[in-house]
Parts: sequence; structure tokens; C-alpha cells
Amino acid sequence: MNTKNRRLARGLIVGAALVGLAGTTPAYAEGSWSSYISGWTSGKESRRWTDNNTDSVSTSVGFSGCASDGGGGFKHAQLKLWKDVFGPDDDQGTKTNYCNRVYWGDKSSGKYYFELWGVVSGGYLSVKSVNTRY
Ligand SMILES: [Ca+2]
Repeated sequence: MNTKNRRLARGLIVGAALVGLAGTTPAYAEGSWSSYISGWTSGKESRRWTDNNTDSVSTSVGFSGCASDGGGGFKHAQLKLWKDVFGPDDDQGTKTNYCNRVYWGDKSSGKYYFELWGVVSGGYLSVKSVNTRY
């Protein structure tokens, strides 16, 4: 098997396992994860997650407890959602997060992550609670 087929096979196996689990979970977002951000600079990437598109939930990233090191304090952070594909990743758009929740809409199945595209003010971003739903 070449690399592409191996990766596809692995994706199908993981997908089948997740579909099996979905039958036992409530009907809201098929997936979510929570974490925090400590001292991120522009270009830093989040963990990857797999959206199997088994629901119509809008992919979103929620922030609370935001701080940055600029003299003006935290104003907002720009987040770019990427779809992780073969070759150059697929830009899903940039949203401005004012320490709230930003939405990219219901996404097709695939692997995703977000990137810190910018922070105002300062150069380092910390967020006490990050919650991603998909
Ligand atoms: Ca979904």
C-alpha cells in the first residue's frame, strides 16, 4: 500500500470507530475538546481534530480568560481555521476572537486545526479556557 492508501485506510477505520461511538452520545456536537493557551505567538497551531460531519454543528472556538503582553492589554486574537489535506492545507477563513466564541459554519468531513494568525495587543497570547466544538 502506498502512503496515501494507508492513510485512507486508517481514516476509514477511525471513522468507523467514531460512528460507532456516536450512537451512544447525545445529539449535540459530535465532538469537542477543551484546553488552554500559554504564551502562543502568531503561527502557533492547535491540536488536530477529525470532523466526520455526522451532524450540522458549526465549528467554533471559544475563549475565556484572555491575556496578552502588550501595553494595551488583550483586545482580540485572529484565528485561522485550516483543513489538513495533502499538499498545501485548505484555508477555511480567519475570524476575530474578542475573548468570546467564533464560528466557521458546518464543515465537511476531514481533519482540522486552527492557527493563531495575530494578537492585539502584544505578541504573546494566553487563554485560560479554550473550547473547540465541531
Ligand atoms: Ca460536525
